[in-house]
Amino acid sequence: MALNNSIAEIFYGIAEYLEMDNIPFKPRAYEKAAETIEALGEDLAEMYRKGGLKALEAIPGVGVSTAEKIEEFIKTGTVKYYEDLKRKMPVDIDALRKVEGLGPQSIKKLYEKLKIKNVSDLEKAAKRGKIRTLPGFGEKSEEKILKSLEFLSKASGRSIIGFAMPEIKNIKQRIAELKGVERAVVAGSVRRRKETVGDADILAVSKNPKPIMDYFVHMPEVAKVTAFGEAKSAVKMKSGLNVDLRIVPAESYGAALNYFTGSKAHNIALREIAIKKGMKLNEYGLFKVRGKKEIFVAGRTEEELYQALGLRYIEPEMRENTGEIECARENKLPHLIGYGDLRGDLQVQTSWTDGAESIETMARAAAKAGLAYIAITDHTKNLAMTHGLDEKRILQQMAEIENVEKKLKSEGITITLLKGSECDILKDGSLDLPDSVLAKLDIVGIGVHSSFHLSRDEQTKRIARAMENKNADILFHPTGRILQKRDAYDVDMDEIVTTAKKTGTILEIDALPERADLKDEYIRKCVEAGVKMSIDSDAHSAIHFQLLEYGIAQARRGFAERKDIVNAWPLPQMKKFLKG
Ligand code: DGT
Ligand code: CA
Ligand code: CA
Ligand code: ZN
Repeated sequence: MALNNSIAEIFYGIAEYLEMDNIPFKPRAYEKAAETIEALGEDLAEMYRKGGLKALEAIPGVGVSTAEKIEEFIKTGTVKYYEDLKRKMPVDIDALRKVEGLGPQSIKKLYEKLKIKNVSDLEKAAKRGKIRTLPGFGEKSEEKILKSLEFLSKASGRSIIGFAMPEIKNIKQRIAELKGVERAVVAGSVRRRKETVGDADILAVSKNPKPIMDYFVHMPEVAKVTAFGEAKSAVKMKSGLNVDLRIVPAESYGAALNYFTGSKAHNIALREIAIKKGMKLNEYGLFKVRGKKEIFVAGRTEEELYQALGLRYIEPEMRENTGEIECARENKLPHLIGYGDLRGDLQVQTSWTDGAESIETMARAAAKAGLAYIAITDHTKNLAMTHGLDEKRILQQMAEIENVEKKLKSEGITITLLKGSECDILKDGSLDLPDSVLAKLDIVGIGVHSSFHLSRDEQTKRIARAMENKNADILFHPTGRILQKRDAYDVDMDEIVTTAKKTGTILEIDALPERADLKDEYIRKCVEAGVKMSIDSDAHSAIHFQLLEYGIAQARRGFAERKDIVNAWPLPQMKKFLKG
């Protein structure tokens, strides 16, 4: 009953506006009408058609004036009274009311004094210290608003997997270590390594769930318990992360893990296969159905489950029902690149530009992370805010790279440092350093860092032109997106993939969790076209080499194998693939 809901929403809205003006009684009357309408079992439009205005007035809590507004909405699709109120004070009340400590009257004050209309205005004003200057608000309430905003931004949306992972792993580990827990694993989109996750689904095996659930809902970082039961509980952490815990018996472990790993679309496809085989699949197992009897077939492990369905085992990263089931049936699944397969990293920034650490520190950290080679790829001069390198400084840096490599070698640390660049692609598709300099480098990355808003055609031509450069080896972060901050620029990726194939340019999978650029769909295009990719950390500090894991996950989600990823190859083979 969409119409009923729309009208209820309008009445709630009117109530809020009236409350802002401190009008007595009327707000509560509108609220009551809204509540009744929400709970009503009949469609208002239908009631009106049959009994007219009288039938509406007969609804408890609906009076003459509310009935007329319902009639007006049925006839015109709007309620003028409400539209007028909104025009007088055009604020996003719903969003602002979610901020702790803000009620209708403070929202009104914020609008009248500071023209705050929405959450983003509110954040700006709070950060500039303007809210504390208002009567009735102080430094404390300003702080509280900022805290609440931070919490809301995390809680409302999805979390970027790389940022949420440490907390998720920590919770899982604590549960795994409890007495009576045979094992604990993370399922859901976290196990499938999606770029962002709505919540973390933890699965534990135990014969005695009660004390485990008790521990879970009483963890000190829990902000709110949203469900509590012996088989399933759910909490919201103070960080904003939502966590589900399910406890299953050992004989259902594989089936439960499979079910709660998803994706939903993958599950549904598996269930259909089961049905075609005269079986039934659910989170408890795979069963043969014989009349009223159900006979357990498989479910202790995922492997036996897939086998019983006539499929090869499918890695979680592929379980989106985008062709993996067909591949599994025909024994054509890719042999995905493994989490330990990278030998090098081809995008590393240092303190020569916007990185935090020296070449030496980065090189040591990379060696420690088990890498055999890295490319030092600082920004170029067009990116003035990063102190991008010009011709002179990049030549100096090349000399310094050689010195560091020698120094490390003398200590027995054998890591190859490639001389590289993250050369800026200028607006017209030319590169920020002359070919004579680029030719001296071992490896040249190119990237877009400005003019994001060109037309699709211009952007595509610009990037393709840069890829045609005979020194350009890798296109860094090919689509320029920043998750939850900036959309990809408008570019024809089919054309870019074609150009990559034609020119022998590598496309990067940037592993920074907020970039994850290329995305899975484009990785699959590259795999299909035979375009090679690199998985790079885009490290700006020594700890960033750990993030390569998320790039590998992304590659696996795109069906990539070791043969598709150049820095999974030994150095001589990788170098041979580069242009020139
Ligand atoms: P998320 O949390 O939005 O990032 O995505 P998921 O995939 O983790 O989804 P979530 O947490 O709602 O549920 C976890 C898994 O449980 C999901 O991947 C598949 C399974 N599941 C949930 N609801 C359904 C359903 O209605 N049907 C089926 N077949 N599976 C479901
Ligand atoms: Ca989930
Ligand atoms: Ca969930
Ligand atoms: Zn950078």
